[in-house]
Amino acid sequence: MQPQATHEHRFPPLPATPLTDVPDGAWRHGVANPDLARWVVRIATLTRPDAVVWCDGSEAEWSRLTDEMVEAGSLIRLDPGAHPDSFLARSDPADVARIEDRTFICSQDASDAGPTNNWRAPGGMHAELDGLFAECMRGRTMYVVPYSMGPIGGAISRLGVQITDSPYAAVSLSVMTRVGDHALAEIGPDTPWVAGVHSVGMPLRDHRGRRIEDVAWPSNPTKYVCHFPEESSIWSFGSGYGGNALLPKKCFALRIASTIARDEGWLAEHMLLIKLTAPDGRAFHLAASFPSACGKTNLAMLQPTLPGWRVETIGDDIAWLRPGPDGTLRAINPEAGFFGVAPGTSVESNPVAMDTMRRHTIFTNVALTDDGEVWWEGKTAEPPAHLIDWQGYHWTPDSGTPAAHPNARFTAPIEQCRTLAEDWHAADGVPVDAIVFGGRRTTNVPLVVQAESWAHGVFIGATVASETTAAQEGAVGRLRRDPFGMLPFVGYDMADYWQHWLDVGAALGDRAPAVFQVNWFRRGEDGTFLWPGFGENARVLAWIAGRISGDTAVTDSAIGGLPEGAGLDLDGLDIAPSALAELFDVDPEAWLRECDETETFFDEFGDRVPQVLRTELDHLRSRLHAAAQSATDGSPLSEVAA
Ligand code: GTP
Ligand code: SPV
Ligand code: MN
Repeated sequence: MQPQATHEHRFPPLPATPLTDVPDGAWRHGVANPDLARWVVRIATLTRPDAVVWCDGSEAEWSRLTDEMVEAGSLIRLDPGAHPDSFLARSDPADVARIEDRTFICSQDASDAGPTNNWRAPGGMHAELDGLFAECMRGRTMYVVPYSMGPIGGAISRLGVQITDSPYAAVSLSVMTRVGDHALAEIGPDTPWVAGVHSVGMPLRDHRGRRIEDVAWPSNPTKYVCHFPEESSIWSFGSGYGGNALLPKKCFALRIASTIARDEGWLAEHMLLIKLTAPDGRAFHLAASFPSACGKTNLAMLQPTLPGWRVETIGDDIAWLRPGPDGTLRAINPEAGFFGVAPGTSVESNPVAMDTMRRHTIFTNVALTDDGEVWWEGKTAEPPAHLIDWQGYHWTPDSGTPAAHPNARFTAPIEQCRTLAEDWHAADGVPVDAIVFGGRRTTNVPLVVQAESWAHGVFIGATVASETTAAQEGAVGRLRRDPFGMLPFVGYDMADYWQHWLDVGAALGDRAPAVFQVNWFRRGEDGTFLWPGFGENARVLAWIAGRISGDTAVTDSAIGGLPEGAGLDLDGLDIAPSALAELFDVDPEAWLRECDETETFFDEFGDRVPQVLRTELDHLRSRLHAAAQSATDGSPLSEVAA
């Protein structure tokens, strides 16, 4: 039976194509939400795939699609002994990371996108996208992927459907989210859901019907990642990579969800989520925000070097935090898998991740060994004598190019993580005891500092700067402001987002979590890291836990509370007293310069910057002036564990 050409509520009307000619499989009986049923038909009619497949996220589907991709040459099966049921994908060299300059917020009002987002008017953008998507799936299969972000039916969970012509995206979604009929069944006639349309933008037949040869990684030089917050929809064209193509991740769970969260009084954040257990059995839940490729996955899977401490994993990239009925802040990881950075991951730096990606994993843009295994920079101290690099070329240690792309990634189910916390899929989430802001800072920011209040914590989050990484296109190592690690991910005006954080804190009152800032990346004069990091970061977590439970004291400094005396457990750690002093050094002059930059940064947002944050900046400046004064008077600035 064909659908009737009914009025569309949420989406623009159908194109002029007659509805008697709907691609096979687009119309599905029993879909309870009429908007959803019509939307699939509309997209199929617009894009004209050869077939439409509704995905169920099953093992059988995974096997079928991965077999087909191996057959087609877009996946390489890895050695089944070393990596059972695992595959390598090599992307187009022009499609290797998120494309921030092609990412748009299409709110009705340009000012709602704010100065940090690219904006397009929704009408004009839709017209342009309809042109690009017209018949863009000719010769391909269109996959319809219904999913839940968060446990099915959970109080904080949300639903979505992604349409894609990329089988790589479809199988990746089945790892990264809860895909299937159970998710589809949750979408009732009035249930809100997020619509995502994705195409790699490379049809397999031209408009005259002539066959076009497929390639291993189809993409299009024209790329768009567009968000329509007022219609809860996402349109992505031309890229098959990561956050550009896996729409539930950054597009939904951060950009769209942040606008929903603003309206509903919760927070959608670029944060890992862990459970930390002390030797005496007390447990704490921490949510920590770090910009892309700055250590979330490592911290989420941390193996503490401190005896008796335990870290359990709940999430490594995204957290949704919502005030619960009891007045505490509760959090879930809306995802169900990891899309983690491969380079730098080793048995030494992250043994848990290495185990997690042993089987049932898709590797993208890593190198291939002669034995059908994978390799990347940092996996082993000695590179293999011969590899096939991420672009498919022969590689030897003399090649002078990276064997794996620096943003190479693994896609693996969270259930394969051996440190997974039992409450990782608790429907009401876990209570958050502390919020931690991190970033990559060669200078200035100490190993750890505690905010003095929620407002001070929001100021710290709002002023985070971090050195750029390979996770986004563009130059690496450039210091840029990345508030809350969310610069590319807030779906509305950044300054309004800061105000929203202040509002959520006010609603939580004295039940608001404590707030901290950490920096594993400070370097000495010789350019080496001052702090060993990785498992040793447990020492910092233990100090944070001590602060939450009131067991350890702080020394006030101009920028917040620093560990006092022996508060930071350094037992058994070989670190020079001078390195430790440098890790906690607060140079008032350098910080005052940073304050000037903060003022310039705030000015970009005009009068939307909350007055509270301006006051925090004034307060910080006056304390730094006082510290500079007492430093010239010869008194020590702060006492640091040494
Ligand atoms: P996205 O998935 O891009 O959001 O990033 P992520 O924050 O999860 O990144 P990930 O944890 O994969 O970051 C990896 C990078 O951080 C690698 O370059 C690691 O070497 C580095 N890293 C992680 N933890 C530490 C640490 O404690 N010390 C140092 N020096 N580097 C670290
Ligand atoms: C990030 O860039 O922060 C990622 C990878 O987590 S992606 O999913 O591509 O956005
Ligand atoms: Mn991320």
